[in-house]
Amino acid sequence: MAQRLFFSVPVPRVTQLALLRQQSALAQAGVRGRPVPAANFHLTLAFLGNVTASQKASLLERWAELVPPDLQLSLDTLHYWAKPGVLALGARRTPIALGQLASALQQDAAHHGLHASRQAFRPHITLFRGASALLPELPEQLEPPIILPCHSVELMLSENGPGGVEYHRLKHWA
Ligand code: 2AM
Repeated sequence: MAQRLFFSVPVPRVTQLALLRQQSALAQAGVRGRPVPAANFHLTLAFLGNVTASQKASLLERWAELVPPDLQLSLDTLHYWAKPGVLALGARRTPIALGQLASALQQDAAHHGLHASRQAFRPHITLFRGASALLPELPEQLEPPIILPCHSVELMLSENGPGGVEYHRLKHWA
């Protein structure tokens, strides 16, 4: 059976706490929607869609020597994407190494018949899903920014559990 997979950068506890505080501040400012639980915070590098067992085996072979980034991402901008109702914290500046890794993973996926991303990589961490179109006036820039240390990459499995979507780590590159 195929599995829904994606590559992401994990969010350490200290950053999770800062993101939770930001989520609460947004809810207090009037944002309505489903807050993403802290355990589900992640920075997607490449969404792969449904992957069969043999596709997963060759994916892992191709990326056996994946070199994770070694940088800090400054999350400083609020994004709202109306169609999926996503409210996310993004970055004005994408570090070159992060953009290159995301592009390489996305191109590899498309080249091997997995999900083909239509949009350019925009690093972000989703804070709310199903956020209403009627958002309160929000400051677009976050001051000070939240820093995400990016030193590892994970291959994640996304599954629908009884309490909503659950992510499980299949592999970790540090
Ligand atoms: P996002 O929340 O960072 O935007 C796992 O499903 C993750 O892959 C989601 O959290 C989402 O990342 C991203 N994702 C899900 N469906 C996608 C799609 N159709 N295209 C691109 N990214 C997707």
